[in-house]
Amino acid sequence: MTRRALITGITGQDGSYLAELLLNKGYEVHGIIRRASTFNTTRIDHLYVDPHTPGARLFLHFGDLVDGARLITLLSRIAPDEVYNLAAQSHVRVSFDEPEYTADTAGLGTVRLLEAVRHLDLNCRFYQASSSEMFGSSPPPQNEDTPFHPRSPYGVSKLFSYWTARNYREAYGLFTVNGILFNHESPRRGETFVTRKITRAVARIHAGLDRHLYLGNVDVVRDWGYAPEYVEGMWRMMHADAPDDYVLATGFGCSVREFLALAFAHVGLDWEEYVRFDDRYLRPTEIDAVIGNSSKAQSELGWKAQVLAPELTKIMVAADIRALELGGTPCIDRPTLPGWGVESR
Ligand code: NDP
Ligand code: GDR
Repeated sequence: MTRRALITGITGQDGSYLAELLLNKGYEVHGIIRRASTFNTTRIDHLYVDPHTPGARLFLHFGDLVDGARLITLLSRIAPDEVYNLAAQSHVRVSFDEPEYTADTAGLGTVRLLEAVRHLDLNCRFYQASSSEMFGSSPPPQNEDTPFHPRSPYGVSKLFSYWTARNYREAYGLFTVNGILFNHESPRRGETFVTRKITRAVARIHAGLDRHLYLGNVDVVRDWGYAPEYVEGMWRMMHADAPDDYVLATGFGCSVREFLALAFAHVGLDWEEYVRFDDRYLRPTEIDAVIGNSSKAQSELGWKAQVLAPELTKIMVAADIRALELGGTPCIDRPTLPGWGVESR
């Protein structure tokens, strides 16, 4: 029987890759999108077919994680087998400017969704997009047993959702899993996250369109992986025998400084000639280093990150150069992983 999945945040980086993965696995995929005055479906337009077309398996619905009544209506109509909760105000720096809205989406939104599942008595599995931001100032390497000490309104909100998902597992026996994902990037990464900001600037500087790139703290260390691999990990968690929490990470730390050197080197440039400091990109509290240990995911799910920072920068810089060649048209990359590729539909 065709399995039915609901993805919140389907228009985001991870949502778009996950939708592709599930469609390729034969799922019927439902996504919640927000009403906007401009198009916000660029990352999934290549997957969309008119729902009246026989065999269409992707369906989009207007909704919002701050609108609990709408979530109940949608869940009762769709009756999904699997719910992937990826929606959130996901920018850490912005969460300091908009702490209340961030908590409403990244925190309370999870309660609204889980309450809908519980009250409708749905027999479905639930994935919660938890984050390495929850570890905050706990020193690396971090794994599932590392104490949490979040350092941003975003991290605090995600920790609330993490415990909410665990509480619904323990209190009501729901199949809820927390994927504690470390930074993962791709050509579809939002342009204001540091990796994409860098690779996009590399392409523009290389083309003679920009002269400088303004950044904040370049000494921080992150564990950067490749997003298509991480959504595969999400799916594997949802298909484990029992619900649990898993870290997904590469296990390698890379500073923003090192990422800059790798990215600029792909076009033969020295980053130090182009990068300037701007304090508006600093955060009131920063996380100096996160480096994950995902040995639990490797032993229990058979998941291991393959793409590391040198390959990742190559993929992202190449995609941003290609996008410029296409006149700024967003480049819908085709991940080159086993079993990947969009069906011709
Ligand atoms: P993005 O920022 O690319 O996507 C976020 C998605 O959430 C978008 O589809 C956005 O819609 C949607 N959204 C935001 N607010 C609401 C709302 N109030 N109601 C409904 N939808 C909303 O994030 P990523 O794809 O990178 O990440 C996916 C999830 O995983 C997020 O929850 C993020 O916090 C978390 N995460 C991400 C990591 C990463 O490195 N990428 C690491 C760990 C966790 P719209 O397009 O309309 O803005
Ligand atoms: P992060 O990602 O905060 O780790 O959250 P981001 O790319 O925003 O920042 C990474 C590090 O780079 C430093 N930095 C800058 N960051 C941005 N955005 N812009 C700059 O100009 C800049 N200069 C330096 C930051 O200070 C930070 O230390 C991401 C999001 O996807 C979250 O949703 C997710 O949960 C975590 O990763 C894991």
